[in-house]
Amino acid sequence: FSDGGLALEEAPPKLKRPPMYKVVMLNDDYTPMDFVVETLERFFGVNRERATQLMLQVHTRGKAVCGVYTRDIAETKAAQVNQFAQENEHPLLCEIEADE
Ligand code: TYC
Repeated sequence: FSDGGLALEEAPPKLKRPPMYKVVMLNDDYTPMDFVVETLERFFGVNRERATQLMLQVHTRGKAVCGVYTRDIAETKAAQVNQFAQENEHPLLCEIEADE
């Protein structure tokens, strides 16, 4: 290009937002509420108040969205929660779901 690298003649880059995925936490009858709150704080970076709100939403409605991320991050967070629950012998589960 004749602009000495200033990019004045280049077409604008065609940028697309990546597809996003929800991490959904599922209710069960056995996982202690305080374990769910700790899990939400640990893996979703929310404070105790927000974690408690989310836990109660899962408990009363059956599921709740903990966060929306790119695919790799969503998969990693769900796997971390499921592994942490297994290690502690609780049936707590997260799954991921395409965000639209
Ligand atoms: N339902 C559980 C109980 O009554 C608490 C719970 C909340 C479990 C949220 C899982 O994702 C969950 N101890």
